[in-house]
Amino acid sequence: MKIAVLPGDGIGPEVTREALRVLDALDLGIEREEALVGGAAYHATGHPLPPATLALAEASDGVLFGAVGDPACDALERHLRPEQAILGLRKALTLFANLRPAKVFAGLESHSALRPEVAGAIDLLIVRELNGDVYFGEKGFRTTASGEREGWDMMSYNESEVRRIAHAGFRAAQGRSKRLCSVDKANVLETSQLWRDVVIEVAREYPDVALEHMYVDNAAMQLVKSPGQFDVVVTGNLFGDILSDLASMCVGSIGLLASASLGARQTAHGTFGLYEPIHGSAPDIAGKGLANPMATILSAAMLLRHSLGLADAADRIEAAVARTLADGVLGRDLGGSAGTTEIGDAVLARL
Ligand code: GGG
Repeated sequence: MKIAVLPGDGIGPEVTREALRVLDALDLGIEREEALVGGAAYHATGHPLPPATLALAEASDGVLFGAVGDPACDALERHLRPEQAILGLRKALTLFANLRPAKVFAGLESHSALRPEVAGAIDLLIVRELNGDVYFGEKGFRTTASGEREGWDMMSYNESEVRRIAHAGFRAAQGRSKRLCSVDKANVLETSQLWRDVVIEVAREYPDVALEHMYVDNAAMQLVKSPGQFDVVVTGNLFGDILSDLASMCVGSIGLLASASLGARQTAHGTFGLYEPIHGSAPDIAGKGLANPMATILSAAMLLRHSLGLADAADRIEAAVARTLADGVLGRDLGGSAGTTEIGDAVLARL
């Protein structure tokens, strides 16, 4: 078993270090190799996703990814910006299904970060499409004849892209409560009308799953109003990005949300995937030892479960994180004072 480790920028290296300590403590015999990605790779090589980093990811059973984003790269052309590295990896590795679980951990139900009316009732999974949408449509920038600047990003989906993520959503729902909410903007967008039509077609193959449709604006409102109504949500790249950040605040903090990006490729032990916290590089707190590493530790657990076939070890990590929270070891994101290493130590002690 071999994993690629891409810590990236900002708090990425700090939170990844804690996840690796947890993996090491379990002594699972996983070989690993580290490579540069994002701003760190740009500064060292002139490219945010160097060919050697992509080759390492391709040759591994799974990728543990920290975060990318670096204010020092803000003035660069778009194709050189750190964020292009994660988009490039998702596209080049055909990782089209991004699973983003969000649940209230036991012990946090009465936490002040949670509103009492929703606490304890949230356990949902957002299935975000990752290979299409405005992220990958035609983009452009020009200065018009009148001297006005204009930019565009084309929102585009084809039928097969929607079909494969719809299958991922239905399969996820089959493994949970057999309810799927498809989120789109079909009253306005052509892509969303296609999305809805295709999801309805795919639904015929899953008669055991109850399907509902929701417009994205309503879904945002409902997530704030009563997040407990959702189980599995399937949606596009942009809507999924926004809704999962919103969902993170329903369960306390973005510092708790892990993710798995999966495609069709099978490894000897499971499905090849890339695993990352949903948060970014948080440059404002980078290097200060303040970041909550739990989302990355939980991402490592997802790696063990999905790509390496080590479900028992994944269960142990998830239980240790849950116990850490229940024991009141909270990062600043949750109103506590525990730092990155302290949280890592606390999880290690509860393995
Ligand atoms: N760990 C997540 C991360 O680094 N996010 C930075 C980012 O720009 N992501 C783009 C996206 O997920 O849409």
